[in-house]
Amino acid sequence: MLTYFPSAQALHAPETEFFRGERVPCFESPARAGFVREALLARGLALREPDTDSRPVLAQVHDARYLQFLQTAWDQWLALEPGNATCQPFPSVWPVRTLRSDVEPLNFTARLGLYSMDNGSPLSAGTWAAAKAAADAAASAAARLAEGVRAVFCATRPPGHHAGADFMGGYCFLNNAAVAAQALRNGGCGRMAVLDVDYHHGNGTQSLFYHRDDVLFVSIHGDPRTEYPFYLGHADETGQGAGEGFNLNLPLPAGSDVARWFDALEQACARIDRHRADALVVSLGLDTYAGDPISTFALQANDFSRLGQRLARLGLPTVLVLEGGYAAADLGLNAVRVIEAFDAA
Ligand code: SP5
Ligand code: ZN
Repeated sequence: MLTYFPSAQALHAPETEFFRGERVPCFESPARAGFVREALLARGLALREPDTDSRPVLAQVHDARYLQFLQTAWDQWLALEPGNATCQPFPSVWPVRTLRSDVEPLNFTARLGLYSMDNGSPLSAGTWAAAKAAADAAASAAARLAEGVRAVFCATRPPGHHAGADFMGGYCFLNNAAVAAQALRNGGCGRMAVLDVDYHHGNGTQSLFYHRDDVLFVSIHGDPRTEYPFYLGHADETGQGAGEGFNLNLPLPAGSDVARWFDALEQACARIDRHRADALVVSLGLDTYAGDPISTFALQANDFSRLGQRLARLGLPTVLVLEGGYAAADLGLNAVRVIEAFDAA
């Protein structure tokens, strides 16, 4: 499978995040990409750098003031105090209900809160460069599909599916899956489907397409009553306005077994079939793996082959975009299992 692996991913390398009230090493690390790279190379897959500027599509997916903030956030942080080069900014205040989000505060931490859904998305010096490269990979993948390529894998980080029009969250900054889907729409696909199989609900992607009937969003994930991102991903979220009926959430209880997960996958595939999409974007989170340190589903190595095979059977031009997956040492092999089973089917 044609695969994009932006070397700029390594530039996003914050050291710590908050976990149970303490700072711990980041789960979402360059080491993850290292394992993916090794596994892909070991299977003889050539890795490409992105070749398409995602800027025009980013301007469709994200708000201009959010993009402006993200691109300059690290410089703004350094401008406060040169010593900030060696520490990470975190938001500590957010415009929740009754507070205004239309006025950009002059205070940096307040701006960071305005553009964040959580304090779990640490920034580093190269965050923009890495996130932009991942979005460029998504735009590149869409360009290849438009040329007739059957399937493309974006082996990218940071992930994207929690990022909305004007906020970062859950290790995500730019919504790569949404960039791929919108770029495919721009390229002539009339109807798109996005299937999100990450353990966590793709709240960003859902919100970006919630009012639209041209991009179906289907997600299988841990029930948000107990699992991150908590505030979106329930079964009664079916879309709004023109988008009514074009959003399908399949939340599963934490700890659900493999049979239950594949039952949900069948439901998801049935809905996608009915949509008669011209192309498919898969938010390929691999944190459904039994060995994942922050998730509770139970997929085993061979289940990722089964997933790849089922995705291929949808028979659609497909962009697979890497999202989560934090059992880093097994991440590459699990990604390869999806890719190779897809190619074989
Ligand atoms: C892209 C992606 O997978 N983002 C996930 C972000 C999750 N951030 C919050 C993690 C909270 C984990 N709580 C784990 C409890 C483990 N027992
Ligand atoms: Zn996830």
